[in-house]
Amino acid sequence: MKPEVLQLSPILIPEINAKLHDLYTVRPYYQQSDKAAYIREHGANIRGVVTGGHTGITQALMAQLPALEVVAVNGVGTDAVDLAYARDRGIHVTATIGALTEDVADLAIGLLIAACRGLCTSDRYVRSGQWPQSPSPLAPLPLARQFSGMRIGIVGLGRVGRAVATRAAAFGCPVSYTDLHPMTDVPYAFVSDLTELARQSDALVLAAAADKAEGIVNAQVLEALGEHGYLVNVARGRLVNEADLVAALTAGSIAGAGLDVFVDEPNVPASLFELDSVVLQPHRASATVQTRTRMGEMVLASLADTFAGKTPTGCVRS
Ligand code: 8YV
Repeated sequence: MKPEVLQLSPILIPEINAKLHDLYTVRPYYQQSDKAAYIREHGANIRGVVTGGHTGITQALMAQLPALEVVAVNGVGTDAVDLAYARDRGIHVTATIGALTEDVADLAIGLLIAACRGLCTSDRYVRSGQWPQSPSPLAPLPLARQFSGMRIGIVGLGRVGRAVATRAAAFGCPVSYTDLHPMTDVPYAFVSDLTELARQSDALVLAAAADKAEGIVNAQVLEALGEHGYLVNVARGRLVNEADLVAALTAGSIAGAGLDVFVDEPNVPASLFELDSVVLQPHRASATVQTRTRMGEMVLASLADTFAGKTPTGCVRS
């Protein structure tokens, strides 16, 4: 009998999906309209869960899966899984550590360039057909802000933060960072206080885990970033006080933002839709064929190792 696996979010690579269905009896929880009834029917037999970094799994759902052995997160963030509860029950929690670092860092730089160079606004302008009617080649678009040489402040110098730093340095950008403690193996300046880092930066890039850092980017930090400063978030929406961010962008008290993540995804504050200073993405930083394939392979390996009685690689501890 194949082990039963509860799927909480879709896998977008057909080959990975095919392997998953080949090896296991997959229960697609995310497609069910009556989820409670589905769990009553299948919960007792579920031995593995596949979920996304943002989706995670609630403690209440884990509690209804008495045979659960592994939660394989198809992502790097495990902030949406109760790790302490999983540990107490002996459930492995795995993440696709290292698989998506490059993509997320690429998108952080892409979002910053898109925001400060006005790429999306310019694209909309060309598509609107207004260009041939313009009195001068650039009007009515404002001149953009140069990216090369911008002072970049990175919040969280983990794998993604470091990959952002490497890229920024290649553009001639001085890099500073904040984290729980300074790191001795990097050439970047450590600034212990986030508000001070914002004051010293032209752009803040958020790359921190969200577990213990809710709402750290608030009105005070945004005020320090200032009217020429940009915010990029490729981590988790709740690192930011979103109401404060919307207020700062609406008032023009920061210059712009590039956002891949939001507090209440997929709901995005509607007032952001009006603002040309903001570039918005639907949580897509790791969504390339190459990375999602690698992530899917790691999820399959986690399930296979667990069901073979081994400790899977990529285990996350509380
Ligand atoms: C993914 C993420 O979009 O890695 C994470 O923690 O949030 C993202 O990379 C998500 O996990 C896909 O399911």
